[in-house]
Amino acid sequence: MPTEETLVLVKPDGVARGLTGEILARIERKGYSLVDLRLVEPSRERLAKHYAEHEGKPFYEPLLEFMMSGPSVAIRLTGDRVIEGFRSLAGTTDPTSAAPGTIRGDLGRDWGLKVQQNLVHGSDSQESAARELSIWF
Ligand code: DAT
Ligand code: MG
Repeated sequence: MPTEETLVLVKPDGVARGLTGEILARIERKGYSLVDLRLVEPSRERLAKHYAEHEGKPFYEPLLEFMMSGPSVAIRLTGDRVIEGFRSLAGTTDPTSAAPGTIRGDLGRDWGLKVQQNLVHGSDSQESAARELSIWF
């Protein structure tokens, strides 16, 4: 199988809390390679494309508002099985129950908001990765 690529985002909460370096350090220590990286303030249109699968869900509008609240760091990351591997590093969606040792489990918490602020995004399949990388890069 050829080496994979994935889209990682350090979301606005991660950037605002000064955790970009910590998150990049975890990715680098795991052994994955940065191919491209940029600070992005995404438009609503870009976010609507990125989160199309969630349109109509109760957290959709709060999610877009949160993602427009400040810059994100977009990362093109590569390595064998990096899609699965980064999702494992990130931990599960809900930061309260995400396992200690993961980015979300160690650095995230519930803030009582309508959308979970969980620091990072990682593509969930090869199809998502190709689609999302074309949206952010
Ligand atoms: P993930 O980011 O783990 O792939 P997802 O794609 O299901 O999770 O959802 C996108 C984001 O939306 C997620 O990172 C946080 C938020 N979210 C998901 N489910 C939620 C829920 N039930 N309540 C509040 N926010 C939610
Ligand atoms: Mg997802």
